[in-house]
Amino acid sequence: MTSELVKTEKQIKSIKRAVEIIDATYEAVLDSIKAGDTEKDIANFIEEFVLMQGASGLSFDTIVAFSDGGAEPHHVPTDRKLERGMLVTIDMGAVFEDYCSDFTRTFAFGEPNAKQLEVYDIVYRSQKLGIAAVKCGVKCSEVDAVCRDYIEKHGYGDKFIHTTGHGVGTQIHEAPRVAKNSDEVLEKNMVITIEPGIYIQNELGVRIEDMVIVGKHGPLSRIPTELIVIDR
Ligand SMILES: [Mn+2]
Repeated sequence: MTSELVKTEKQIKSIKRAVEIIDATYEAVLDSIKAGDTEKDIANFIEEFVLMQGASGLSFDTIVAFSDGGAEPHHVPTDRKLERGMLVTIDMGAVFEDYCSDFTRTFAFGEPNAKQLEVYDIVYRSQKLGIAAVKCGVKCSEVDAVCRDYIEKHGYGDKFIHTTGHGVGTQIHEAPRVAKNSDEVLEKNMVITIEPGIYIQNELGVRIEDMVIVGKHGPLSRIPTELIVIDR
């Protein structure tokens, strides 16, 4: 069953804990990731780490995508091995006291090339603008437009192939929809995601996702959205 759109303080507390668990998990991934690791290795590590911290489970099957695998928004982890020069997208969530978290970052393993940097920067700025646009009384379609217009203006409008975000509660995808055709209006203490992405087939993908409580300033996650380069 989906939860109410507007969350109680108690529900928000559970969601915040689910976010903290994922933040710690992401840091552990960045600390331990190495060349030769497979997408499946990292997904398995994430599941163990999330459970170890007291989560009751994952919000959904973890997405770990290397290089052009990142061009599929719902990539399923494979036995592909990590190499320098790849972008890595990880989309994951934890369940704590029945409430879900949802988080995506893309990082570079080894020095990124010009194209990777260009695409990352567009998604980074789009997501930042989207988060700033989340306010009580704003239509979800307006928030979607903020993210989408920025990406369109930079020539990748046709590569942003999904909606900007969604509500999160006891289910990973709940109302409201942060989409072009969504008339829903944001209210205080709704919890939504802002997750623009650019997907270039056979080449690369970048997505950055944070959860936001409407009426509170900034994202719930304390993981920065600036590009992280792991060089080891
Ligand atoms: Mn999401």
